[in-house]
Parts: sequence; structure tokens; C-alpha cells
Amino acid sequence: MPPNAAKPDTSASTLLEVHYLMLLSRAFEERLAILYRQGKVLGGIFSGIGQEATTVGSTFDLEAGDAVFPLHRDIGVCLARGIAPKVLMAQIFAKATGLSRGKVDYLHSGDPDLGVYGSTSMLGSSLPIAAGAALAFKLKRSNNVAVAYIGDGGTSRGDVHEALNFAGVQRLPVIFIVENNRFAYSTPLEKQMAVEDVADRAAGYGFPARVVSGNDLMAVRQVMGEAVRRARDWLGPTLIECKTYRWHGHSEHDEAGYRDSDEYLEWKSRDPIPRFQTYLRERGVLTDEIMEQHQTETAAEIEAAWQFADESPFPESHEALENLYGDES
Ligand SMILES: Cc1ncc(C[n+]2csc(CCOP(=O)(O)OP(=O)(O)O)c2C)c(N)n1
Repeated sequence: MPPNAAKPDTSASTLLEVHYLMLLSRAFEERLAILYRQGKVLGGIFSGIGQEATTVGSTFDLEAGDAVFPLHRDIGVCLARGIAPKVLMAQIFAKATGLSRGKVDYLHSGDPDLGVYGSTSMLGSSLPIAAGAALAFKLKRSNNVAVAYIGDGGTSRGDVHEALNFAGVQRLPVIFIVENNRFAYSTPLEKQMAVEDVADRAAGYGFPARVVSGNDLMAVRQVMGEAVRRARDWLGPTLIECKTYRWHGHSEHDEAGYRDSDEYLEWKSRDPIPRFQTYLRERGVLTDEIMEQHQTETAAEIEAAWQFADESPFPESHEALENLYGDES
């Protein structure tokens, strides 16, 4: 979509592309959960299953040159911004063919050419960097935007508040997406903040916030589209709180016994994928044939991605000191 375009691109082909990405993200993470149980994963798997309407839906209106700062559950963001599934899978298994060439695993790496910047382990540390990227866009007078992702728990970190404050003061073209899945590991929302909505926090920094169902892709898309236009017009930041739920535990080892089973079942019934499929079917965009095709193709892509990652080598020890800086090839 060109900058400042009044109408979002909701053509059938774009909607189907988004549908494909949602299925791809789900299939990717379902496969990771299986691989974990097969003992093939050395580290943790931080599943974002259930949150795809937020991760994929928030990228809908982004363009080349925009920058995203995904978190540990944001495989959907990475795929939607163009990271090839096989490269992402190799990254997760710390193979030499992954984004970091095997220096680190999981989503602690990105691809600057695609505007995807990985997070460090310190929750919230990428928000000041996202604000910095937005400042660079503003100084260069480009129409690009930065999008930073943070969990509900992460919003209680000091770095996050510094980033929000700086973005508000400088009226930066940055959008803060809060993935409010109600838990920070085992800590429920009400035990880590004294306001009802994370969105309430934005008022203290002088910019608007919106609360949206994070399981409704078109709702996420709508508020994100408005925030992106605002940012491209240099009107400043927006915080978007997406209310959602993670189906799995904090990591695959976590059985999440701290959760209420009725709450869990209630949220599972709000699966964002069938919800989007209903939207598409009601508009005559999605047919049984296309659905089957998308399921078959995403399954094949994930299988190929795993084969690629499995067969890829780990890096040689001397490579540890290579490609650490931006001017190296
Ligand atoms: C500063 C910091 N504190 C603690 C941790 C350990 N940790 C990693 S993820 C996580 C839970 C984060 O919860 P939230 O921000 O709500 O995001 P979610 O995992 O629910 O998506 C914790 C406590 C960390 N990585 N960084």
C-alpha cells in the first residue's frame, strides 16, 4: 500500500495471502511443539499459537523499509515480513544457515534487509531501539514506521517506559503493539499492574492508545492501519493493546497449571484462524478448494523447512567472531 493511502488493501488476493500466513505460522509452531517433544530442541520453544491474528494482522499495512521488532512469540511477524520458513527454522535450531549463522537460537536475530530486528533476552530492551529507528526515519524525512512488540508483563519494565516517553516527546513514527495474553510466565495481569488496561499507560506519555481483540485479525488490521497512517503522517506514536491468549505454556516445558481451565477453554474457542476464515467465507473469498490448497502447501513448506534445518550444519568454531558487524558480508 502506498504511503498515506486512504483505503487499506483488502483485495481477495491480499486477504488470501494473509490467510496463508496465518496457517503457515500455526503449522510452523505446531511442528516446533512436536520437535520439542521428540527431544530435538536444545533450548526453549515460546509458542505464539493463539496469537496469530495479532502477529500476522499487525503487519498487514507495513511496507518495504518499515522496521519491526518482534518478541519471543512472534514467529507470525517474522514470516509475514518475509523471512523464509527454512531460514527461520534453521535459526531456531542455531544452524549455520539461520539468520545469525548459528550464533544464537530462537528469535534473538533478524534480517536488516527485511527490516526485522531480533530481540535480546532482556524483555523490553528492543523498545528504545525501535524508538531510535523511528527517530532515524523522522530525521531522514522518510514515511517509514517502526513497530515494536511487547508482552503485558514486559510493559512493567523501565526500558519500556523510557521508550514510550521518548516516542511521545519526539512524536515519533512508532507503533507499540502490546500482546496482552494475560500472563507473564505464571504471573497473572492483576499481579503485575494496577490498571485494567495496559493501554491506560499511554496517556501518561501523551499519545493515543487503542484496545482491540487480538484474536480478530480484521479488527487488529483496522486499528493498526489507522496507527500506521498516523505515523506516516508524522502525527506521532500509537499504542495498540491486543487482548489475546497463548494456548501453550510460557515455554513448551511449562504445563501452565496456574491457569484456570475454563478460561483456557473459553479462549481456545476464540481461535483466531476459524474466525478469519468465517470472515473470508462470508465474503466469498475462501472456498473449500483454496482452504485445502493452503493447508497442503503450508504443511509442505514446514516439512521442507524442517528438513533444511535438520540437514544444515552447525557453524565452525572460527565463525563465532565473523559477521558480527554491519559492514561485513
Ligand atoms: C527483564 C526480564 N525479566 C524476566 C525475563 C524472563 N522472562 C522471559 S519471558 C517472560 C514472561 C514475559 O511475559 P510477557 O511480557 O507478558 O510476554 P509473554 O511471554 O506473555 O508473551 C519472563 C518473565 C526476561 N527475559 N527479561
